[in-house]
Amino acid sequence: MSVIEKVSSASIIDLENKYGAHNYHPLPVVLSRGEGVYVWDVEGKKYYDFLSAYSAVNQGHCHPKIVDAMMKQAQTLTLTSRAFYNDQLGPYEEYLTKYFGFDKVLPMNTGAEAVETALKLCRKWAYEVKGIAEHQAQIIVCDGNFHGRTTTIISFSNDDNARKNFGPYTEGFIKIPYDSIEALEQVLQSSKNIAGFLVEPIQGEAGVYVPADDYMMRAKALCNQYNVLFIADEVQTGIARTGSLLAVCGNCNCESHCEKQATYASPDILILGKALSGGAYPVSAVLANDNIMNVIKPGQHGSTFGGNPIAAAVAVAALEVVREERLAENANRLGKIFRAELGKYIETSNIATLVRGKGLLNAVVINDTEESDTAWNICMALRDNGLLAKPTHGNIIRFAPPLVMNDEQLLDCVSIIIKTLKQFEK
Ligand code: IF1
Repeated sequence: MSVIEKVSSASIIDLENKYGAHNYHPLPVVLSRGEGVYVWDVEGKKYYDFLSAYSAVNQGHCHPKIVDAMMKQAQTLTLTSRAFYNDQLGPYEEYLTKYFGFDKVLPMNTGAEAVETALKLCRKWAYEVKGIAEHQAQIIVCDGNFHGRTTTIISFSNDDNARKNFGPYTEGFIKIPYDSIEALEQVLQSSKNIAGFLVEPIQGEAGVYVPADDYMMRAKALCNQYNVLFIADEVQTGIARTGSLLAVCGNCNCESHCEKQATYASPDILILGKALSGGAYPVSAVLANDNIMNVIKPGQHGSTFGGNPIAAAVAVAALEVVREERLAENANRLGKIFRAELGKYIETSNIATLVRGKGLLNAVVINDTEESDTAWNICMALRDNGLLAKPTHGNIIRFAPPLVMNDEQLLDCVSIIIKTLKQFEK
């Protein structure tokens, strides 16, 4: 590595510092290329990507099939707005709804927009179908949630950093502890004005918190009982990340979404984003059946870019890749190996205390306080050893590689992680 090349990485970081808002604290590595499970920095150093852009790049960086679909569409028609029809949207909508088993989809761009869409849809349904009195609808959410960054969504966050001094906040949300069926039932019993329950099947930002196996199913059953919409935010957990097509599929390892599985809790509203495009383009979606989706009429919701031809073409390709390459099955198998291998190491470690997760959405808990910089320092050392990961909550490191990884690569990564942890043993 020459001195001049080293300066180039630092100078790009300087540019972001000087001209960009300081709303992130990135790991100091400047990436310029990606392919499959690998990324390269501007100096040419190769890394395993263990973040996958927070699970957006499930299909691997620059997947040829997805890039090809994007290039072809970009050269043909990019945007019409929804003022006119485009020839890509209808076929995409048919493909997506059949893939996930819903009547209809409302296409958006980012995850937060899709969550907003779901909340609006839920409220409108509550007033027009369920019959809740005007302005009285309440939506139940969970402690430790992460659903995005809009003013309404941060209104019901309990992350002070995400929320403080952004008020006044949107009303109409009730917070309950995550993974508590009792708490959910108590709130459902206490009010006739509950419209929906918004939940992540696994809480990512909270530190990859996996609830009880039957939590989703029991929550869904309670929602049914009280005529409340069960809204699953699968922006991060969906599209094969946790070893099944959706995390609400529970322990179902079938390649396609399958309603016959006993552990499956079919959401009334399903929210998808991130890997819906394989990370090539911002594509999000809200899926629901007609009895819910039909409450939205022309002019009541939308987006300039939502459902654009590039998004539609890219999403079809991205979902085909998930099936063709059996990514759910791969994530399920590799995840078990990852947790078993790290679990063995952790038994005798005093720097790592726990590995948890599902499929290839995993986290290792570091034996230090949330205020300490130990996890950050470990991520810096992982970077030096050729693997990129990011701490969450100060003392947890999230490990979420692209799902196109093979066994040999995974074992290589496990040895990098263990070798790095060993540098920090006390
Ligand atoms: C950032 C975390 C991940 C999400 C769920 C909606 C959205 C997200 C379940 C919004 C977004 C992101 C965004 C990212 C950090 C990140 C994240 F660490 F905060 F928790 F993935 F793990 N629902 N998650 O996880 O989607 O609008 O961003 O497209 O930089 O804020 P978006």
